Amino acid sequence: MDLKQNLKKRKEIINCALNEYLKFNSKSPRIIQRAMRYSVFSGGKRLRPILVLCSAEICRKAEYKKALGPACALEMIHTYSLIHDDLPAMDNDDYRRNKLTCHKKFGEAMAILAGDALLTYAFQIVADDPWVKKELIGELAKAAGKEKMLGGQVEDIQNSKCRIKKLKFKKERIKIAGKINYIHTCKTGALIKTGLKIGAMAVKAPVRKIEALEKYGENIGLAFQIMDDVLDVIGNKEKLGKRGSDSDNNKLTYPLIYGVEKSNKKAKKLIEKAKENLTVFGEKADILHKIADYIINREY
Ligand code: GRG
Repeated sequence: MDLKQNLKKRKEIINCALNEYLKFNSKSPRIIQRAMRYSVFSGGKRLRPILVLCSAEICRKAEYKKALGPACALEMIHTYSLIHDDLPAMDNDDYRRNKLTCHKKFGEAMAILAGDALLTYAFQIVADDPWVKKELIGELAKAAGKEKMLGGQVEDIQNSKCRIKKLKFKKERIKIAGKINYIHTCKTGALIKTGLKIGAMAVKAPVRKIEALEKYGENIGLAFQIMDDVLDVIGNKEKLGKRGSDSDNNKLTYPLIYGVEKSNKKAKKLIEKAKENLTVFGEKADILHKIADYIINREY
């Protein structure tokens, strides 16, 4: 099966499970359920939950469905972060995936609440899942919290006024390069890396396999954000589904510091490094090799 078909099949499994978790019911106001569903089903690639399932599958194929709850929880956390990231107080974006952002469709208050509801529901899902151990819940919380995704977002906002002229001194460049790695690793990399970890944890994989997958995740996570920065500069806005907003928002990005060509090279190196960690899985990891390549070749 080629990669496109493989990803499509996995996406269908995930969408089906997400649909079950987010079925309309009478337990909460309809408007919040609509806002949650609107953002979850607005055309995301499902990269993170796909990685959770792949990780579980290459460790213990027969049991991969045990990772479905954690995979959906991770996608809900990702969606919450995007809803909040689009808000006027943050990136102030009107469109995501070529659709109105949650606050443009439902108003700011409802978008904040939809994000909050997705974040809390994600933890309800894993806490209620009979297959899930409490360590996995801790991993999810750490990845989303102040030391990782949220911390990265804080640094991103605080450094968004960084002026290019500051970068003319070597010392300054080194400091900024460290900062940008921290931001990307925490803001974007943490959820991706944790996806690979929790997939393996869900099927009780041995520690050495979990660690190998984590290292793979760390490298593809950073490469993913570098490519996101590059696409923000040179990507097709129609395909990306949003305006390129990093430069408008004075964001600290890889192309800003290294230029597009060097950023591409850095991402390629990270992908090669990521693949080195898959040796232990042999051919079973074929899909993860292909996903790694897709990350640097994607158009959106
Ligand atoms: C707690 C107030 C509050 C806000 C949280 C942490 C945070 C806001 C935002 C950080 C999340 C963010 C925007 C990270 C950038 C990562 C990124 C490249 C997102 C896009 O990922 P894709 O391309 O998205 O996988 P799709 O659309 O495919 O789901």
